[in-house]
Amino acid sequence: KEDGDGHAEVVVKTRPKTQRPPLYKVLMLNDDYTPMEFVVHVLERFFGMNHSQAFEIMLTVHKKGLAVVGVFSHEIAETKVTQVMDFARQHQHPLQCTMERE
Ligand code: TYC
Repeated sequence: KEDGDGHAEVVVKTRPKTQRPPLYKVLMLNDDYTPMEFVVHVLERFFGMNHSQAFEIMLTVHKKGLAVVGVFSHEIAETKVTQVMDFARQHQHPLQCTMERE
């Protein structure tokens, strides 16, 4: 490139930083009382897992103490946590579900 009076130009391309909304992990916590089948049902119902996926994740929570069950926008993560906590309370199980920024 040349700018009209013999001087070379260097064209620098800028790449605008694209802002992505922060994502939140939804975590399921283990406890000693919630029945395994109930947790499997929760994972199928609120997280769209099939039975074998749900069973596998439930066992991971049972063995390790917690597991990430999904990653969502803030609003969706909050809704999932509320749905799980309300459903657990309705059935009088102590199941805990929380969210944390990724
Ligand atoms: N630990 C529970 C039991 O032995 C099962 C369980 C799994 C509970 C996952 C909570 O998030 C949980 N009945």
